[in-house]
Amino acid sequence: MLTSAQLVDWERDGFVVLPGAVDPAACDELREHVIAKLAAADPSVDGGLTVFDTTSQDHAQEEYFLTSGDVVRWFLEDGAVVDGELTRPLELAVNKLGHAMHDLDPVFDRFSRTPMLAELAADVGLRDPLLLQSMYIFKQPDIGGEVTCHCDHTFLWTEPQSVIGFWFAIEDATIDNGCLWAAPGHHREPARTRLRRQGAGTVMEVLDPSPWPVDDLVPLEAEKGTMVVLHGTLPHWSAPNTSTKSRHAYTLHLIDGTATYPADNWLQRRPSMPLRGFDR
Ligand SMILES: O=C(O)CCC(=O)C(=O)O
Repeated sequence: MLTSAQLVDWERDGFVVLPGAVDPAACDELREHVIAKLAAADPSVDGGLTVFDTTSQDHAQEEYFLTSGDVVRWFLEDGAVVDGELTRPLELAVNKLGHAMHDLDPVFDRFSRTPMLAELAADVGLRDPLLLQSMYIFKQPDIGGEVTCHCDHTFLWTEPQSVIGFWFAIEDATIDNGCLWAAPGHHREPARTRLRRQGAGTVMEVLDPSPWPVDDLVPLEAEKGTMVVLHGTLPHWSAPNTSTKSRHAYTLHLIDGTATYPADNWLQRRPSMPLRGFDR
């Protein structure tokens, strides 16, 4: 899939941007599917008003997150719930869906398991690619939340590091509506933090207190259908969306089945739902 020039970019920068990697019609299909599901859903079901806030110590919120690795849940934008009530329709209030749509929803399964993606995974060195986590990120108009600077290895730790991110622009992503930013070359630095389960909650272990290289971040504006491949130790970030345009994206995180997956990673699956590769 990747040309030798793209492989050089990948090694040097820790990411590669692939405009036109996905048919825009497939992006539209995914978007319409998600909107239809949310339009038909009942936000008052258990946990349905949970905001996505990684800084909160709220127990119910953490429990809702920690048990979402092998199901499909929505998490709301901070600002979409006031006094326990949604301030807008659910499909305009959700921050993200996660984290197992690729295994539980046939439309996501089809989008996530294509021969092109299998080839890409091999190109970036995954010997036994396993699809670990899927997220559909909405970046809603006006209230779309920031994704703070991080690398994916922090959250999806393996020994050795193997996580790779496949990020897809489902809508055009621009600086105005909160596109992805990345710090070229900084994938060569080890992860600064690691999120671990501890008791009923989690701790963010600091491995290296040096600040994230935020001055080196460059914007990755992306037209619908563009794909960005991200190395697991590459710092990346996205700003809040204060524009009137949403910025839907789909992201898939893969790991190598030859690496060890620790039992204290936040994302755990029930044994009856083992991770799968690209076979459908
Ligand atoms: O889409 C975004 O704003 C952030 C995505 C991200 O952090 C990821 O895919 O790892």
